[in-house]
Amino acid sequence: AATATAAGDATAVAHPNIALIKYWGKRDERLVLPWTDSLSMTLDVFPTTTRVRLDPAAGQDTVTLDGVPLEGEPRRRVVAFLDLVRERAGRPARAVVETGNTVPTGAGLASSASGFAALAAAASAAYGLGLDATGLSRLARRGSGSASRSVFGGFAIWHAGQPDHGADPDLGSYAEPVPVPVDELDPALVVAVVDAGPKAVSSREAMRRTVDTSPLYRPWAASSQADLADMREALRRADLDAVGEVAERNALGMHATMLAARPAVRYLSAATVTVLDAVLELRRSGVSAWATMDAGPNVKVLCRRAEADRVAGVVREAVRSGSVHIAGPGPAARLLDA
Ligand code: 2P0
Repeated sequence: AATATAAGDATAVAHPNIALIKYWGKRDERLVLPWTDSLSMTLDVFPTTTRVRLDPAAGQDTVTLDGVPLEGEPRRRVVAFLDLVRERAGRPARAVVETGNTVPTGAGLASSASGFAALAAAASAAYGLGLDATGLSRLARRGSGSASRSVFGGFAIWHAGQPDHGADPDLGSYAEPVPVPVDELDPALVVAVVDAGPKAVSSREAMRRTVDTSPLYRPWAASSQADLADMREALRRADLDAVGEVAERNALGMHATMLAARPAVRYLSAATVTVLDAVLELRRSGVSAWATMDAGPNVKVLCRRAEADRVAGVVREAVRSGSVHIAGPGPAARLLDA
């Protein structure tokens, strides 16, 4: 990494994460500070690889995704993130950013989490920021909230941080690993991609609308804090059924807050509900299977690794068109050797 830093050239890889206790709603949009703590599992599938090379002669950044130049809002977010890194590093040089995603095209999986975690790791190394993991998590947060958690492997909690008492509020909000007896828990997430289309409302806009207009937002935020305590206890005990029960109710509650926004934000589709019925049927037949959904119609089913093939088979039958993937706990973001 030291060589890569000196050369102004670094490459990093990061994986997506799925929240078991959701992040939904910001108290500060510029700093990306959430109202609530959240907790996730980083996946071992769909990594994002990002290379950042300083180009002092260039007048602007070049940003490509899978070889295609980014434009509009996605490009603006990457450039704004690089501006933050440049300001901290005191190095004004523009950069060439090349990102490769392995998420099935348009799968609606949190590519912003792996994307900004990989970008934060590569850019901070290329510009020589010398951050520790906590600093990297804070930085990734500025790109996309959920990216703060993808800095770490396994299970991670992202602390909302205290509504500021004068101190720099940026400092209090970062993710850190949650110790979990993973072998004993033996978790898998069966990812059901029911719709590969782009989302109608960005999660950024949907969060804003929910916080501003939903009468259910504050009650959910309060109950989510209680869910988090139950989740930590269930993880500590390696109690998969308790983990699943809390994760499912937390996700359904989050979607309820959106459905109550004005106008409503509805990410769940008929195909989502079909998978939810299949999950219920699995539970009735004695299989531990619990669902969670993010800012889209796709369903992630938490189950035991030993039963993941059976769960995937039932889910595949339910979704018919679409794809089904099995994921386990994945690694932390890391720099690749130059
Ligand atoms: C999460 N989601 O905890 C929640 C649950 C979606 C539903 O984090 O605005 O892309 O960039 O901070 O992180 C998706 O939102 O939003 C997300 P920004 P982000 O995983």
